[in-house]
Amino acid sequence: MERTLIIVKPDGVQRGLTGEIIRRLETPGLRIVGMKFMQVSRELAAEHYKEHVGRPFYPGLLDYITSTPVVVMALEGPRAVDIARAVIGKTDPLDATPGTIRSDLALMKGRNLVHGSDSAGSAERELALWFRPEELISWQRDSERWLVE
Ligand code: D4T
Repeated sequence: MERTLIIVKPDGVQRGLTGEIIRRLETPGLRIVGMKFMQVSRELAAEHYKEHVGRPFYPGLLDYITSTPVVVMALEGPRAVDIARAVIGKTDPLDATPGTIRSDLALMKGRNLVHGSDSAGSAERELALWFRPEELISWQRDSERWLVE
């Protein structure tokens, strides 16, 4: 089992796509183990996106992610990081495969609706950044044996 961090970004919340995005990630079998609605502080955004400091899109990225509230989730499942990335699609919606969230619902890199951790290491770092340990709840779903062999 693996956990990944998902953020429905401000454009997703503003466009009323929170439910649609959760549905697309939950339906394949990923399980919600943490979720909250929050306004992102500049400090948290800067820490989350620190690998992009100095890149031309960085100031705009911080303005965007801190502009209005987001929905943050921790999802769990086998290969959760890669499964979520596959459902989300490539960074630029133009490169994303049809059927993915970004291909179907977004137009550009700077308004690409959703974040998903890009590796197990990033997921661990990001989950610790966005959630306190007690906000993540381990639980079993009765349908598990129909999803995981
Ligand atoms: P996130 O991290 O938001 O899930 O996106 P990706 O993992 O798909 O992409 P990323 O880390 O390379 O970029 C982070 C964030 O910056 C925006 N961005 C990126 C942008 O506005 N312009 C750009 O040229 C790039 C590369 C989109 C996602």
